[in-house]
Amino acid sequence: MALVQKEIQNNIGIITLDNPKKLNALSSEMVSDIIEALDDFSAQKLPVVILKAAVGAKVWSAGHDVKELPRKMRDPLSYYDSLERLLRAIEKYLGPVIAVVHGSVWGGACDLTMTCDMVIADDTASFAMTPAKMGVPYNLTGVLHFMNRLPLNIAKEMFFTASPLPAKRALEIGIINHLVPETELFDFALNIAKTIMSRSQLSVEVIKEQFRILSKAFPISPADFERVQGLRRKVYDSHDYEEAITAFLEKRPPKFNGK
Ligand code: LCV
Repeated sequence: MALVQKEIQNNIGIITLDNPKKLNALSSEMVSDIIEALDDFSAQKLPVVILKAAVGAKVWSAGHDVKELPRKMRDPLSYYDSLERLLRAIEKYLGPVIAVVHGSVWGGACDLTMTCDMVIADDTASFAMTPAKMGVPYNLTGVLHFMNRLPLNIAKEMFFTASPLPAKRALEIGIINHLVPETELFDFALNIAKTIMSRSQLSVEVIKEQFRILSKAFPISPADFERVQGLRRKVYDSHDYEEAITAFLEKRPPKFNGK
């Protein structure tokens, strides 16, 4: 549990990302700690979970740990990748998981907040979807998370520009449910959690599972799936993918050449 804090308040599970020196990057170790906390809360049948960063964190999470991305010739977001395991754990948690966001959110962490059942943020929050900056061929389930939450044109702008969206814009387009003052953020989230807990948990849980099943009920033929996987492989086998990762680690802008 070194990288997250776990606590229970009023029967609400609270997971706090707490690895400030790595800007809460979603390393496999951080992901294992979050999943372990979710499993523990599930065993105690806690009806609602809040996922937050430590108070004062400038960055809620810097996204996938770039140092753990394969350098080339391997799918960076395969089914058993740590980020993908985390997103499925959030979706399968028995009750709502509420992301409480103070600070900037990047890449896979943006997908994480979009996979949570609700997002409550303060005006320090921003949301950037970064595959195009990292040379990464994002995956079908991840793209579908954004399609389910946002108008197509907005989702495309986020993916194609990789630019951070400030909190006010995130509220306008529906990334966040509520934009509240920093000093009220956590209590606001607790109040929503308490309201949910005052309702029938049997009903809440079965409705959450229906949202999960229906939001994934997206027809795609085996041929189309295999074609997309082939297209994605061309990207993660490319110079541009390797160059983006290398440039990030060398702290310089990438030089893409489309090959
Ligand atoms: C490992 C990091 C990271 C990091 N991993 O502080 O969605 S996808 O497909 O793109 C997916 C693959 C994904 O999620 O990719 C990652 C997307 N994340 C980002 O694009 C954010 C990258 N980070 C930044 O832009 C900056 O670090 C921000 C703006 C978050 C904070 O900038 P600031 O100047 O405050 P530094 O950049 O100096 O970062 C502090 C340390 O954290 C490391 C970074 O390399 C640096 O390490 P050193 O202290 O060793 O120099 N770091 C930051 N993000 N995602 N390591």
